[in-house]
Amino acid sequence: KVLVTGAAGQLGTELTQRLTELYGPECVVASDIQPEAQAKFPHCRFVVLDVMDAEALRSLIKKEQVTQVYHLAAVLSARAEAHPQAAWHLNMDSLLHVLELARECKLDKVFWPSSIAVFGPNSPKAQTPQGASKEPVTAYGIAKLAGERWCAYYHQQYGVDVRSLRFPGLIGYKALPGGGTTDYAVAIFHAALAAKDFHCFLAKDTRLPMMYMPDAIKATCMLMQAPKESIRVRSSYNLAAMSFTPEELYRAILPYFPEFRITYQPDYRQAIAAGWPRSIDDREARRDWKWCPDYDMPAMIRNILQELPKLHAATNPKKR
Ligand code: VAH
Repeated sequence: KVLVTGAAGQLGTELTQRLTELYGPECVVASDIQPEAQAKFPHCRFVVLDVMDAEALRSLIKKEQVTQVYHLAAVLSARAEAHPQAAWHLNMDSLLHVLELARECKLDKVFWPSSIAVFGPNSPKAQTPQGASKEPVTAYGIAKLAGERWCAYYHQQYGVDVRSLRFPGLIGYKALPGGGTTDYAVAIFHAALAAKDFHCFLAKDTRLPMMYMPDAIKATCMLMQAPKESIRVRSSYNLAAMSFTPEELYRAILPYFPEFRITYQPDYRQAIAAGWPRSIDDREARRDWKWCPDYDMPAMIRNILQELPKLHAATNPKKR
């Protein structure tokens, strides 16, 4: 059975749906700290779980006979800068609980998301390679880098089959993101559809590696289904699809919404983004488990603008 922690998050919502399709509803247990998240998971079991409670995690794994854990519960970059110590404890202690239980209960596999945030201001900015220097200057990046080292340690020392991806900014419209620095690229679509001016919290030329959510889900499933012998990176794989700036995204959306206006008001998240790569070299993922993205920016925009209005209509039925 597969347990997903942080299942109500931006990645968790879509990954849980996909895992339910893959393994069947009786084989997936979605968990989140928020009880109201239950409503998001009509098709699989849902349990309220605080990932900081190792005992609760242990008894859930034993009771539900869990064999795989997708540990997504975390504090994202922007929110982590506001509460660095709390973010460190939640991101690190919960991962260590999962890794320790994977060892103790001999779980088959563990998935844990890392991020481009492990790179810092003095990492090469363009086509950042897998092994580039990593001196993250954000609480979130520090926790992700330490987490990668613990994943490699538990694989090396105990043979835990933990696998990880350094996600770029993920753009998904099915769940609102929570506290990320790349979330402007999600909010912009909601503003365009609502015919509202968009106030972007990053400068117009801030180029960042990005990925459409279906590609992130595909990469996770490809990585987790690859034979263990093919996994040669046990810290976390670089992963790439596209890179763009807020202005490029705005200009690509404009033809669909000619009246759509954007203003740029960089805030504290600009300093976080400024320390991150502009683009990523993911040759190891392509070599080891045949990674290849499906969506570039135009294809992503077409798909979102085709699907998001249906979601809006479904969740806001027209007033009679
Ligand atoms: C964040 N969306 O902004 C996440 C991601 C690369 C960005 O790690 O924190």
